Amino acid sequence: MAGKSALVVVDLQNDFLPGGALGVFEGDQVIPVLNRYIQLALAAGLPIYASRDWHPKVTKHFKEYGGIWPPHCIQGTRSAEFHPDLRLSKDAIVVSKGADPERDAYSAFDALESDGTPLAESLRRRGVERIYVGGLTTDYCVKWTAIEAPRQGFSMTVLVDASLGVNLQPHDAERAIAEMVRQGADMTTIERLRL
Ligand code: VGL
Ligand code: ZN
Repeated sequence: MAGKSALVVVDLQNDFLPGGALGVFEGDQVIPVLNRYIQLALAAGLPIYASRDWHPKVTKHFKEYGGIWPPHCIQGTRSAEFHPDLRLSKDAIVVSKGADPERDAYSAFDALESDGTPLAESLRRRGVERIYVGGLTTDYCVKWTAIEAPRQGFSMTVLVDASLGVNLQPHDAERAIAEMVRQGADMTTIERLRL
């Protein structure tokens, strides 16, 4: 993680963790790894973003209203909170996505700061050129972020040891990794990370 980079921690919310509405199998295992990446980013003085899925009660994203998902990450509920073991620093920048009831929003680039600033604009203001992305889920938010990153002018490194998929279909997460490589994303693990 060199200068002009940022860490983006994706959707480490109770509903994506075991016991949650869309609990990722063994999803809690990424938490200690993400905490190590957070420490590295802090030590390097890099901005840290935390995205969250942030839905209204009624949205076309949910099965009941035409989407594919059970209700999850409803704004203001405990299910939408970050997992308490995630050690986000106080100055981590929270960005929220999925608030528009008319559409799905998987990419972290769909997320906005509390004042409405889109992620890409926030990154540009800080001079960020590369984002290091890990979290939940590999096959949706992380993948769509990797597809969007080059279009928005950013390089991206996937933190493969800190990301897991929801795997609606078996192997979705593996396919997502292949797709991200095709999109030009780099892959790293904490051991291979160059500081
Ligand atoms: C996501 C499933 C449902 C994600 C959002 O952002 O990864 N996955 N909603
Ligand atoms: Zn969602």
